Amino acid sequence: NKKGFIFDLDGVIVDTAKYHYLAWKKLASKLGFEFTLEQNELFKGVSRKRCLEILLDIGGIKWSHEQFEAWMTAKNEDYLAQIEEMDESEILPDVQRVLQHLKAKEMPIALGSASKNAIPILKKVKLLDFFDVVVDGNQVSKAKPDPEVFLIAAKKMGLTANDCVVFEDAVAGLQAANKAGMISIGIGDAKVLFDAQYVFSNFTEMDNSFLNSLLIP
Ligand code: B16
Ligand code: MG
Repeated sequence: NKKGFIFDLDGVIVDTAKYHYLAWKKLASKLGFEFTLEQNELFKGVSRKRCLEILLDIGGIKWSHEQFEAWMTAKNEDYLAQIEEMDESEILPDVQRVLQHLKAKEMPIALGSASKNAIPILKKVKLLDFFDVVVDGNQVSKAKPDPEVFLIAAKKMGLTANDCVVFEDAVAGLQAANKAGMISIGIGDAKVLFDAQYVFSNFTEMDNSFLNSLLIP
C-alpha cells in the first residue's frame, strides 16, 4: 500500500520567502511605500499575480493592465537575480533525511508549489532527482487554498487523495490539503498553522518513526 508525500517548496524545502520579500520590498519602494516583513506573511503560498494585487492594495496604487504586467516581470527578474546564487546550503534542516527515508520506503514523492520557478530552484539545490512528480505554478489555474495543485499531484502519482500526505508552511496550503482530503502537516508555528492535522516547527522535530506511522493503511 503506497502513500504519496507532497512537499510545498518555499518555506518547506528552502527558505525563499526572504528573497521574495526583498524583491517585493524593492518594487514597493520604487512605487513609494514601505512593505514590511509582517505583511510578507500574507504572501506565503500565494500566487505572484495575487501577491502583486495585495501589494498594490497596501500601497493604494492604481494601475493599468500594462503596468501590472511590467511590475510582475520586474519583481520576477529581481527574484531570479536573488536566487541565482542558491545552492544546497539553503536546504532547510533535515529535508534530505526525510526525503531519503521516504525514498528508502519506496514511497512516491511529489512537489506541490505555487511557484513558477520551482524547477530551477530544485535544480540549484540538487534535489530535483528525489521527485517522481512536480506540480508547480505553471500547471495550475486555481491557486491555494484551492486544492487543485495537490489533486493534480495525487493523480500524477496514481494515488487517491486519501493516500496522500502534504507538508506545508502556509495557511492557504494547509486549507488546500484539507479540502483535498489529504493528511495535512504544518511546518512552522503551531499558533499560526492551527488548520494542520499535525504541526512540527521544522523537520528536525519529525522523526522517522512518525513518518513510518503515516505508512500504516
Ligand atoms: P513565483 P510555495 C509560493 O511558493 C510562495 O510561497 C509565494 O510567496 C510566491 O508568491 C509563489 O510561490 C509564486 O512564486 O513568483 O516564483 O511563481 O510556497 O507554494 O512553494
Ligand atoms: Mg510555502
